[in-house]
Amino acid sequence: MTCSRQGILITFEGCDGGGKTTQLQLLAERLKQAKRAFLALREPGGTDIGETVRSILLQKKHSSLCAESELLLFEAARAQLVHEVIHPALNEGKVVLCDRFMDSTTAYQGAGRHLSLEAIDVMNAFATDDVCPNMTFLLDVPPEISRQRILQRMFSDLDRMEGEELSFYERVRKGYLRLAATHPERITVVDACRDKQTVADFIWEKVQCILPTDE
Ligand code: T5A
Repeated sequence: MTCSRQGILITFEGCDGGGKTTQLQLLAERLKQAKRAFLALREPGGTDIGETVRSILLQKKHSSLCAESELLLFEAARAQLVHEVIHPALNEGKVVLCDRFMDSTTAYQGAGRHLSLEAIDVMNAFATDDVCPNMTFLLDVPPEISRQRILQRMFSDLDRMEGEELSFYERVRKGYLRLAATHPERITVVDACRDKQTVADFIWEKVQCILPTDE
């Protein structure tokens, strides 16, 4: 895989409730203050087609969705996002922030659902057109804590994925930590048990190191 040479792709990963969305928003605010052009996206979603696929994936009424279909739907939403939004934005030199990307599939469908990691690598490369994040923050918290955070959220109705048992999230977390050990040049493990602002400061310090200086 090749990392983008023009724009910068920064992804946020981790188990549900780890604080990805919170940290993406806090980073977006800092980029705004620094007058940097950026785009904030989420997976699955970020395009009309992707948002439609998202609703199929997350609605509880689709409990009969098999693991293989689930995998293909996540990859379909990703391919659409890359072709329609991420590629053009990177070509324009933008900073792209994405709430989840290909590592989610390796962790959830690979480690979580026990689907073939080799097959997932091939599908991830195909769907992303070999676009690889320049930097990935893995927000790491024990599943018990992330579950508590989800339940404490306002209007907390668990979606199809969030209804999984804690043992599923243990496997997902281990899958993520294995990925981080394999790609230390790209993935930074963040202790997300700390308070929001401390985590945001840590992330901002790292991001500043890869922002181009010529803007
Ligand atoms: N999925 C996705 C796959 O299985 N395969 C794939 O390939 C892809 C792309 C997506 C689901 O799809 C799965 C993974 C997911 O199950 P989603 O709704 O987008 O669904 O789910 P998440 O990305 O997990 O989003 P969540 O909103 O559930 O979790 P976040 O974004 O990690 O957490 P956040 O920031 O919303 O915070 C949750 C709560 O915790 C608080 C927040 O205020 C909020 O109330 N919080 C903190 N509290 C204390 N201390 C901190 N440091 C805190 N940070 C946040």
